[in-house]
Amino acid sequence: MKRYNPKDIEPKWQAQWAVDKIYETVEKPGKTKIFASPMLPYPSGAGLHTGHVRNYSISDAVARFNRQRGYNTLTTIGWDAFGLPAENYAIKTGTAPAVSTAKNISYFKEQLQKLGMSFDWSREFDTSHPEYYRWTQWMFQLMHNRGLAYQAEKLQWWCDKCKTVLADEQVVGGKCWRHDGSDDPLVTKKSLRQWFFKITDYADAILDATDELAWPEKIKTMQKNWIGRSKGALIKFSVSESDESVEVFTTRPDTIFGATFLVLAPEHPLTMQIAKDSQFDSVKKYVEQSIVKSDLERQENKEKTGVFTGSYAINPANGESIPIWIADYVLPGYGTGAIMAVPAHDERDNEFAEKFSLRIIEVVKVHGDDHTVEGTLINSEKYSGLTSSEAREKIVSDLAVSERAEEKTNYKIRDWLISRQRYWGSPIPVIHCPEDGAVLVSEKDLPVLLPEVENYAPDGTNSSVLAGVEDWVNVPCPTCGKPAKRETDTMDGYVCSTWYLHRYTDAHNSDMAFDPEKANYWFPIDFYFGGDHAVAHLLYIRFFQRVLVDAGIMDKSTVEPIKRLVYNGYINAEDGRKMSKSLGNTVDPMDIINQGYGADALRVFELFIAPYDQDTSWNTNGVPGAYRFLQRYWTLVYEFLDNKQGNTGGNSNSENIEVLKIAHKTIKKVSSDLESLSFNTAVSAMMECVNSLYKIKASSGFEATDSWEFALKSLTQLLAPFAPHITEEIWHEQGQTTSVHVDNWPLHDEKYLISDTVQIVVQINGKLRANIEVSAGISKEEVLEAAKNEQNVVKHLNNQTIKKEVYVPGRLVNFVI
Ligand code: ANZ
Ligand code: ZN
Repeated sequence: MKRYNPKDIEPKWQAQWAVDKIYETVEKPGKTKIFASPMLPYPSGAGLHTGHVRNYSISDAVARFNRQRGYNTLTTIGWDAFGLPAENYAIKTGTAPAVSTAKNISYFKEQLQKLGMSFDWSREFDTSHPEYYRWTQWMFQLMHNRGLAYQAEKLQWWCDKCKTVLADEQVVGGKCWRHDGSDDPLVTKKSLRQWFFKITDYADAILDATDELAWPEKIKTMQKNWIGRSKGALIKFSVSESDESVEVFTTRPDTIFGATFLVLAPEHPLTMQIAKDSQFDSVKKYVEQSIVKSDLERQENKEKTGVFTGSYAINPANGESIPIWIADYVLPGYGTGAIMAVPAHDERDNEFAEKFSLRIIEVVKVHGDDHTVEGTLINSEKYSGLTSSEAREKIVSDLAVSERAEEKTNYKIRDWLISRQRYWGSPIPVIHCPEDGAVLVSEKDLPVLLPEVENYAPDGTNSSVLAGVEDWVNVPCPTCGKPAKRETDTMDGYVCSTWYLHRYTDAHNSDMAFDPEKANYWFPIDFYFGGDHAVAHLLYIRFFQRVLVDAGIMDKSTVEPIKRLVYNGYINAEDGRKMSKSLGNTVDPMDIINQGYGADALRVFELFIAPYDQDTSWNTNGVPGAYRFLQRYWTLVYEFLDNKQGNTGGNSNSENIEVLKIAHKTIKKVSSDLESLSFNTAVSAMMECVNSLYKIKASSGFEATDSWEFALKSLTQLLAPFAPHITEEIWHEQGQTTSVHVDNWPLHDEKYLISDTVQIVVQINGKLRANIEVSAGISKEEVLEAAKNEQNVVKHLNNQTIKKEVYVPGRLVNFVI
């Protein structure tokens, strides 16, 4: 018998698959299509660790299952190759980012190939290659032409470590998403002129479609909260002794009679203007202290701070004069940056009023103790007695007559900030002309190539090093021909990854980004695998897809690009902490392969370790356990084959019913588990199957029968999505000449799954005395024996002679005494 040695068979089959091109995508007419791909990886210098391998094992199992079922299957990989780490490495070492990126890609690729992933490598691409980013620039132009790309000066998140602005989605817990160590700095704010994509135009459409998605609830909730739609009103309060007025955003216009003061964010444009002379210094000081604090700090539940401006405003509902305060709990970036404070019904306002002894007037009678909920109005003049929702409408429409209120829906989501002050990204195809403004580079001049530079370090002037590349920057204006300058910011990598899934459907098209017909065939993606980017990438692609639909490029039926999001949990290190190179607790999949366990055992363990969507920790004993299982499977098949060889008469066609039952049960279970992504239970079903087959073999030995042959072949087919190499080897040993991985999925037959036992009613003289459960194939003598031994029957027989024994097979026994 051959020994199971992954070191031999894994490289052998990887090479053979490449020669036979078995994983190249086919588009057979009339077949179901399945597009199943993992999220685009960033090829970091550290390579993949076993935590990452989980994602690929899941995605590959699903792709293989569908390919084996005979579906047209597209599963792909590419490289999210632009980004900061390569540039930082360049700054440190002088190695061009293109060079280090190419090296990292080749290592990632080697890892994935050694893991036996069934990607269609003919569709591989790298987003930092001009052939790709040419079309990223084209997408920018599409956005621009549709009025969805614009430049504006706004206060932006700024990472001092990365020396660039960040999108809101890239700020995590107050820190830059790239590094969140305890000694890493909080992000700060900078006012800079930047490029934005108008995702807010699509906020409603995206939000309204979210509930319907077959995505994990947790991600849907995160997206809904991120978009943060709230319906309310804008209300104007005029400032006493001035022409100014303060506009507030409120979700509770019904509480306006309880608005006993206004609060402005320190950054509000009116802050210094309305501060009275006597208050000027203290207001100024307070503003200076506040603006350096992060939003996070300002939203923390701590003692309220603030300062009075000395000015008053008129409450438009009742004409009362109310003080205007400045406080940092009001944020500049939300609503209008000013609020009407209703201390009786809002907690933060209440704390503030208590601290500074401001008036608190109850205006809504609520059921129960929670004063912040809706109820019936009191102390609100003619509105008293109305419900909150009636009052809200009425108050807003009454104030609207004098243009002091209007309905307003507010969103937390901001437009997507896409420009970065960095070198290693796609240039933004824009030329700035003193006369014509920002002019798009004409389509025929794309791509705007990223020039090579000597020194990658930004000079700290809020622009990328590209600003210093004179002969690249200085170009004639495409409109008037006069001297103009290229845009020197580049696009954030997230722009590259908003349209890469389309590119997979037509990866090497040099005339267009992709042929819409191909993309429309494969879209929407049936399975998208990842465990990250809940409110960044996964929102951006929903936005982008809507733009492509509106532009007539993608069909309406693809408006949600991701049918099913398979969001996997993390595998933490054995110490329970996050696996990370810097903590030194990562496990390298190549080590496991090289130790001789092989990729198959690793993959089986990755799928077995826990339900795919749960976080879990690495376990050193896991891979050896999976290896032993594979070895048992290997040995079982070889013993059968050896036995068969000795048996010159060939297989007998007599049925081993127990063997068939196990085989069909396992086929049914593994098929439905793969369908429902329950990989761990599928693996245990196969382990159980192997155990049961060993037991039968131990009790009745191997018989060279079709039943055994069927069971072992089916097991090979079922195991193939999990352990592709060993199964391919065995499949060929089992006499097959084509790959197990294409068009090969066993079907179960219900007739073998019928229950093994039957219930028999036991009567004495026609009276029910017991119910017994016996195995279905049992003989008459055995049933009668079992019936007589039943406790209650023994009691009623009471040693009397049985005159007659009646047996209705499978149903009833009657003893006549
Ligand atoms: C009066 C009021 C009374 C409010 C009441 C709430 C309860 P969401 O749901 O998050 O949209 N607000 C408005 N702009 C703000 C800002 N820039 N910084 C901090 N708070 C702000 O919340 C909207 C509510 O949050 C608004 O409604 C406003 O307080 C506050 F019983 O107005 B409300
Ligand atoms: Zn950073």
